[in-house]
Amino acid sequence: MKITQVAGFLGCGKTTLMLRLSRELAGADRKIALVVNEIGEIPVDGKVIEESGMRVKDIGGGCICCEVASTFAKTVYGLYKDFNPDHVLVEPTGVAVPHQVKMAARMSGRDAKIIMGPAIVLFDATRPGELLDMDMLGQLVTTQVKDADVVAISKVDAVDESQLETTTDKIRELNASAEILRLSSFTGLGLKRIQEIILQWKG
Ligand SMILES: Nc1nc2c(ncn2[C@@H]2O[C@H](COP(=O)(O)OP(=O)(O)OP(=O)(O)O)[C@@H](O)[C@H]2O)c(=O)[nH]1
Ligand SMILES: [Mg+2]
Repeated sequence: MKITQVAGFLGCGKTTLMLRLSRELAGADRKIALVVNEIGEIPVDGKVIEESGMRVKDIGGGCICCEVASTFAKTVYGLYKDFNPDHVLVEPTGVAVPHQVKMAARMSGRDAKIIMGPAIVLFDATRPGELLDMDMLGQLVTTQVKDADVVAISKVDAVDESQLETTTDKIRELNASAEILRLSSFTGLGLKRIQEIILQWKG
């Protein structure tokens, strides 16, 4: 059971990507579960998703990387015991810190056989200034980017090439080792690569 998180600041496109990804991954005879922390801009309709054979767990009441970390660990263990999916895709809240989410997921791993998948961090291409402004969100978003195994610059359909290059350079300065890719969940750009990364990740 591989646990992959789709993280990133509020509104960066996590749910939109998770829903597309889960459909693509499930297509090839794999069992998929989704864990969503908090209802965001696009609600996850668990019922509809479960009808397509996946399992969905909602966790509220706080952030899975801190306040409700133990609930998260128990949820992951419950999924392992009752459903035993090949992949668990996790959407933390927009303010979660990826390495703390990994730590919380590992707490379930004493009894469940888990492989830690990549921390995919989305960075919203339409508002780089605001996200990296150190007087505003910069501290948090910078930490998220530094923590990423993969940075997906999201919503690239909505910005031009020169803006994208500037944003990519800034991300590279923050994280020299992560793979940086361009994502549009609307056009499908980057989806295949993300799928490949998840499937091939060795933990
Ligand atoms: N242009 C564009 N907009 C997108 C894309 N993906 C998502 N959006 C839009 O961005 C907004 C936020 O998308 P969500 O998927 O709800 O983002 P989120 O990160 O889950 O949001 P929270 O859970 O509230 O943090 C919605 O209006 C989406 O339609 C994309 O690839 N391109
Ligand atoms: Mg969301």
